[in-house]
Amino acid sequence: MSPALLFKCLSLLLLGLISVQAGSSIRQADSGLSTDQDEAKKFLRSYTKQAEVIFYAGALASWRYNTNITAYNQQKDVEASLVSAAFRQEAYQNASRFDVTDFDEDVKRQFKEIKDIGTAALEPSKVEEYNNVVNTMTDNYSTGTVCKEDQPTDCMQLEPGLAEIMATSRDWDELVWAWKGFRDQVGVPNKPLYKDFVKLANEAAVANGHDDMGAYWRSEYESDTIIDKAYEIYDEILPLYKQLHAYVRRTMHKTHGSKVDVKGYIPSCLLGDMWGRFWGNIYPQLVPFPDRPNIDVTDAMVAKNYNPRKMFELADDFFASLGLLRVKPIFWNNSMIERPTDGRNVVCHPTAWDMGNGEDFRVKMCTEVTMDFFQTIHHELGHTQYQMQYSDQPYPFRDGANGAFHEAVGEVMTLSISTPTHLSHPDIGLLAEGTGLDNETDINFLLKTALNTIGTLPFSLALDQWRWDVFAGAISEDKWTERWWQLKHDLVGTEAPVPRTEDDFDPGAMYHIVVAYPFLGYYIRTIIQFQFQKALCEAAGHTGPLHRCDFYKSQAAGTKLSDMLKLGTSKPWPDAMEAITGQRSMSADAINAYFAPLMTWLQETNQKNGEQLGWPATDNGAILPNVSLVMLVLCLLVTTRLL
Ligand SMILES: *[C@@H]1O[C@H](CO)[C@@H](O)[C@H](O)[C@H]1NC(C)=O
Ligand SMILES: *[C@@H]1O[C@H](CO)[C@@H](O)[C@H](O)[C@H]1NC(C)=O
Ligand SMILES: *[C@@H]1O[C@H](CO)[C@@H](O)[C@H](O)[C@H]1NC(C)=O
Ligand SMILES: *[C@@H]1O[C@H](CO)[C@@H](O)[C@H](O)[C@H]1NC(C)=O
Ligand SMILES: *[C@@H]1O[C@H](CO)[C@@H](O)[C@H](O)[C@H]1NC(C)=O
Ligand SMILES: CC(=O)N[C@H]1CO[C@H](CO)[C@@H](O)[C@@H]1O
Ligand SMILES: [Zn+2]
Repeated sequence: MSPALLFKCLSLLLLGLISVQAGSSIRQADSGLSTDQDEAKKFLRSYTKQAEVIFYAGALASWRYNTNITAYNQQKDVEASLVSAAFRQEAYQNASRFDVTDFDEDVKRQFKEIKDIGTAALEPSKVEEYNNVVNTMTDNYSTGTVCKEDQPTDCMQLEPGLAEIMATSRDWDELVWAWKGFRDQVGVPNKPLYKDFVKLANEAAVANGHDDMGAYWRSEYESDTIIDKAYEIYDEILPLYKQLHAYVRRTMHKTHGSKVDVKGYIPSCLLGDMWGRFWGNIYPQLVPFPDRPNIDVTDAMVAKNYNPRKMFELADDFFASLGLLRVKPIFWNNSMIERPTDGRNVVCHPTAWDMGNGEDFRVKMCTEVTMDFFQTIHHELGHTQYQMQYSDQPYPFRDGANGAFHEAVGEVMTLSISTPTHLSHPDIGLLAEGTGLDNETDINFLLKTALNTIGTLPFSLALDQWRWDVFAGAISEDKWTERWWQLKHDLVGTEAPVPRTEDDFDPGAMYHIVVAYPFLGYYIRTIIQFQFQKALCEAAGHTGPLHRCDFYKSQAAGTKLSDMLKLGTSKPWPDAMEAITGQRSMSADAINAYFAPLMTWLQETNQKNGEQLGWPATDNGAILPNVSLVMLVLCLLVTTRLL
């Protein structure tokens, strides 16, 4: 997750909400637009200079709030957001004085970024309302506390307490207690807030020239067919997903008996985290060949006295070994890499911050000494690397080629550092030398990797399909929960462990939903990270199966990556894709090829167990809700751009 993007996204929204006067002044300017490109370039240079100062102040306020949740810090954060929004509005107006038709592509693209806002008139008071709604939902999420029924003083928050239970407990009642309790404490209170949020977000999206907020988010992919592409990819990964799903379901049936129907959905509380998103934590229950050395090196890390600082330093060393940039000294001073012990409430959800001034990059997370957190560190430092690489670009280009690219960088690193090849490297020494050169360890490794990649894909698609439906008004408010679980059933093959009603609001207990962060990027990144991995391994001269590839110390791989990262968002994403992979489109071929040996093994194993793959189809089986009806409504309201 990259809060710089989030910050930008929120600022844009705010701008949409307050562009009251912008409309009129822009129309006045229409008559005498400047075609002076030198003048335009001067404006752009001055924009970058000012933006660095204004947005830095905004990011600082946001950082203070996220690392110290108090009413005062929230108020300061809102105030700073208003300043940022006013600045963007002013820049919009200045930019509108130019006719960019004949300017260079590069100049045009900067103008497009600066002007990516609407002109409709909305009440300024809505800005504050929007902020308060999102912040209150975030507060509820971060401070939500679940207590034992018989011992009201025995209470836990998500991190570390509830998350730990979801990750390690094999006790059905305890898992359901944590799962349901978190949703009661966070989801339910967030429901009325989310209703307000949807209205405000849509107003802003319409003001920005889009049909609704979902369409606004998807516009980042500069493609009218992105939804079709997402479902095309879903069909391509489904055979492997179904094999993995059946294997997991069988194991859970063995542990939890009749709670898990071997032909049905998997209860979502059994998948290793609060949401059923990342399944990696249940790997110990699933290990195909338990006699092979354990490739989850958590115990080895503890034995070697690793601490969060050391884990970050090792990750930094890995980037440096590719000839990539090291984090700067002030990174260490400013980051929050452990949960503070002074009683402050903080948002623990891991995030990487580009503070906006081109110098100050930070990570915020509550690290614990586990391999899972070690991987997350590489994920976040992947964002940091991208942010540092494009920091020389003009401000409007300091962003990923698209959201999926930003999320993919660290994941590519994670694929490499998690291999037994790497972990047994003499520099690392977390596994004995020579570990991982047998086909059984290969299967262990591929299964573990699939849990956090293949296992997340349907989850990610279902999550944003639900929001697209909600924003588009395709489902009424009194069907939100029903639709949420319908999508889980149909697309993901999971179910709630206890009955749900419309009084519940399970989406409101998911971080990315409460902070309004799009999810499609996570879906697409999981596909393209394997395209990137293949390209970097080829550059590194790797031979043999791709899942054994560790491009540690390959300057050639590093150069290939940094050439792409440096571009920021200065070029359309297919150009960035081509710079690294030689291909211009996303494709599931790479991910399927990577997991081919696992596919074969799962097919054989599931067949031996007599598995019936898949899960029951629900009611009408329709994934896309009443599309024709939706399109009809939109046709009446808007004359351009349909779903
Ligand atoms: C947290 O914020 C409050 C202001 O609400 C401030 O007084 C306090 O010093 C901050 N704590 C830390 C550790 O920065
Ligand atoms: C907009 O133009 C005015 C007048 O030239 C200038 O003072 C101001 O700094 C500009 N603001 C931005 C954000 O470009
Ligand atoms: C980081 O903090 C240390 C110790 O407080 C200080 O000596 C150093 O100058 C700081 N470095 C930067 C870059 O701010
Ligand atoms: C590993 O290779 C051996 C020898 O080729 C073979 O007998 C065995 O079935 C293979 N195991 C797996 C999991 O592919
Ligand atoms: C689609 O329309 C039918 C008939 O109007 C309705 O019963 C059904 O609930 C709708 N489905 C969704 C997902 O809104
Ligand atoms: C702890 C906290 O911030 N609780 C809030 C959760 O949301 C409700 C609104 O639904 C607020 O009233 C609570 O204050
Ligand atoms: Zn991320």
